[in-house]
Amino acid sequence: MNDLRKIVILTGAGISAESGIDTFRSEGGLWEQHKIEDVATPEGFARYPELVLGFYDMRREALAKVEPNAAHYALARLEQEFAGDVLLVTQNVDDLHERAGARHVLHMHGELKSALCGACEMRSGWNATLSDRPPCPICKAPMLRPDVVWFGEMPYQMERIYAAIREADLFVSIGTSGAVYPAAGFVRDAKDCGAAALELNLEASDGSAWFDESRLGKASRLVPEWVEQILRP
Ligand code: BV8
Repeated sequence: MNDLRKIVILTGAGISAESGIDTFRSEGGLWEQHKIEDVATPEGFARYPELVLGFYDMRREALAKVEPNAAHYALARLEQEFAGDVLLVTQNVDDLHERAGARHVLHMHGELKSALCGACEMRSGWNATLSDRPPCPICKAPMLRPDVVWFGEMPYQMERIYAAIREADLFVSIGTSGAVYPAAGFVRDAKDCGAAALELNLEASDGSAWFDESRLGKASRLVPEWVEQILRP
């Protein structure tokens, strides 16, 4: 594929698994420890604020103990060395892509290291806890919540993502089960717009049939191999 100019990449929890961050749906994954409707919905937050804030505090604190893996570094290398355009869209709320050197990461489901104020609706970078209901750095109201997209909420920057998919020559999905929409539908949008579609995943995902090619294995091996192929065709 030498006439490759525009690549859209979607990553999910599987790319961070080898860094030691729980995925959502594998054995002992995050959702097995908590009912999804209890911790990842606005209703759950309204009903159990302490549980939800504690769930995200625990995940934010865990970030300090993990490192990016070879897959994150390989995507940062692709972003820097590829002559065309690369849009890196992640469903993950961790900062491992950035810590591996990626400079334009689109967090469609938000970020652990950002807090959203329920009063002034402004966002602030956030590394501390939220369970103690600290004041919003901007309006001082004690109304900060994790700046993540819960079920039933609109993912971020959807227009930008769809615009990039419409122009893409290649759509690559890495480490995602294809269980959550609208992200799980991106491969169909890409195929409808004439892009090739590649999946790099530990096992076949819910959307595998939509991909032109699925490579099964660990991201830390598959992603560097794929990036090398793209940069040294
Ligand atoms: C919305 C942030 C309206 C918080 C998350 C039909 C159509 C459209 C919508 C719906 C629909 N039916 C239901 C809905 C609503 C809902 C939905 O999809 N529900 C599901 C359960 C059916 N969607 C929503 O509510 C979304 N909003 O629809 O708004 C709209 C619609 C269209 C356009 C605009 C607006 C909002 C969803 C966002 C929820 N927030 N996270 C937080 O992180 O706590 S979801 C969360 O789970 C992740 O962000 C991710 O998106 C999702 C899936 O997780 P994955 O990343 O895929 O992880 P998972 O564990 O599932 O899989 C890991 C994979 O990695 C596995 O395949 C495994 O094999 C692989 N793997 C493991 N280890 C490795 C590996 N691969 C490689 N190497 C390894 N080492």
